[in-house]
Amino acid sequence: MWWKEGIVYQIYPRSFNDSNGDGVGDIRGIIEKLDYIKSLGVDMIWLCPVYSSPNDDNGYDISDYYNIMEEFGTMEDFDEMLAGMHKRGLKLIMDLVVNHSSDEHAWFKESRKSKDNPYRDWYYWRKGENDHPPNNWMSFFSGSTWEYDETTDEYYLHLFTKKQPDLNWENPKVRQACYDAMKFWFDKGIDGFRMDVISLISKDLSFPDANIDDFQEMIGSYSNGPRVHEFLQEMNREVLSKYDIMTVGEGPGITQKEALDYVGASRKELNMVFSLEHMFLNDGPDGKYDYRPMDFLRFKALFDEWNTALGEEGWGSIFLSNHDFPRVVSRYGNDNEQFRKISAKMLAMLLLTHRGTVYIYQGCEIGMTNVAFQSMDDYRDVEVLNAWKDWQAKGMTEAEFLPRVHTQGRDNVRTPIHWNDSPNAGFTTGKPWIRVNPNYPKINVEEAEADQNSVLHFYRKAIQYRKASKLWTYGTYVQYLKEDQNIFAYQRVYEGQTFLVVLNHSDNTQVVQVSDIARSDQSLTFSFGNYDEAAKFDAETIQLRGWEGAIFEIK
Ligand code: TEU
Ligand code: CA
Repeated sequence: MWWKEGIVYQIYPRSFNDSNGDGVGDIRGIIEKLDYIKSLGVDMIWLCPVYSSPNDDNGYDISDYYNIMEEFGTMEDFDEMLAGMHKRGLKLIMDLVVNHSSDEHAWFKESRKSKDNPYRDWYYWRKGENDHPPNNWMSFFSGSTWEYDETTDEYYLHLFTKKQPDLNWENPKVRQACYDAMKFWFDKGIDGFRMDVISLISKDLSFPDANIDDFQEMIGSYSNGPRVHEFLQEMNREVLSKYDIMTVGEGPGITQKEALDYVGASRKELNMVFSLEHMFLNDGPDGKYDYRPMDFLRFKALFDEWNTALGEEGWGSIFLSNHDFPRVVSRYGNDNEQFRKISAKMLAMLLLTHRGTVYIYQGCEIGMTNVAFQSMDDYRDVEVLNAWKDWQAKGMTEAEFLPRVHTQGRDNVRTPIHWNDSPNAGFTTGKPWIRVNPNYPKINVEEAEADQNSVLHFYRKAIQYRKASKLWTYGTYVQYLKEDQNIFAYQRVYEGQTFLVVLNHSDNTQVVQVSDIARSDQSLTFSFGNYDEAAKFDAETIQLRGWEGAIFEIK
């Protein structure tokens, strides 16, 4: 199945490549880089939203589902990009954001005009209670989820910013309008949708108060509403089933228990979901800026648990970052001088040897790192700017808040891609919309192309390695050494072949006992690794240097 075997490369267009010097990445910028993307060996491109948008949340606030954002280009540019992808055998997965629209969408402009406007019930409008919002829900991006609107003396619901009002999916006209927009893009020939916060489209219409003391529990209570599966089955019937496309749903609150309800083959809803559980591992009760160290055992366990939860009926998504979470090497590896490259390569092995469809976020393939701007003025993301206001109100200083942003903020992955060592990393000839990471002279695509030992060349090799055998896509997955604080180890088995993957998640040499990961009558043959020379091993032990990853065939 193409969407099971294919590898996805994710583009955040604003930060990818600027073709006209206005400081904002654009569609022609993507067209210029299609050969580069193809050269990685990937098969699909997930493109973050490119529709018309006032950019309160960088395109996740859509004001016209049928048009391209002016800053990004025109529909002609889009068509040329799509043709350029298809010519190279690359499929295009677009982002579908239909839980909410922009408040500047014509539907919402109508909706807020009067209580009897035909578009009134396209959104959720409710009366307040004695000057209070209808309930205590808190937005993902700070403050109440209810915004008071004077015109009609009512509140509207927005789970994200107040410029992202939630669409009322109870209304069949809303659903039809979304399906129509989807068909428009499918008829153009796109190959699928990544569906933004799809777990939130159905609401509990009694709008009960939530437990707002625990952020995860709170957002979990907004998710998987009573009609979500009915809506997705309808969407599948009306639209998805008519095309040869793939879908991947995103959303908090899709836990292992619910996953199969979304992706079980017999359910006729979606092909895959993103599990965000491992993405939230650093978050504390007060949300992501209340962060704590990652629990490595839990991190490993999640891959195992999800694999079991999805079983044969479902299919997984394997990813370590996207446009919402920190850089892979900074978060799960070590981005210092000594270990950046080797740990980025090891994490590529982790990604490319798991069972499921693999997603690689732009810049990951050259080992780009988190950024540490020294002033909040350099940050752009609405999430972090709103959170900063909140934490300031709680008495926090900028010096105290910055380390939290450096560790957890979304702008870590939204600084421009480093194409070369010219000013602004070759991303733009103008002034970039967000500062570039100052380490671009060392870490950039041109440098990586020239260095046979680069993270980039390793990604290409590892992608080829995965593709050379269906074992990596379809083979069964069994973890070992589950209690080991440094080693991530698992076997993949397929049609009589067995491979063992051992990954050292530490700076230090680790010794693994072969008897802990293979039977005594089996022997190992080295197959693939991230160091120049093969990993050292004998019949009893495997020695892994700092951040070394090794793959053995077991016979
Ligand atoms: O993100 C949904 C989501 O779960 C985020 O709120 C996530 O928890 C947060 O970004 C972590 O910091 C999707 C998009 O991926 C995100 O970029 C959008 O801002 C959001 O929906 C609203 O559309
Ligand atoms: Ca531009």
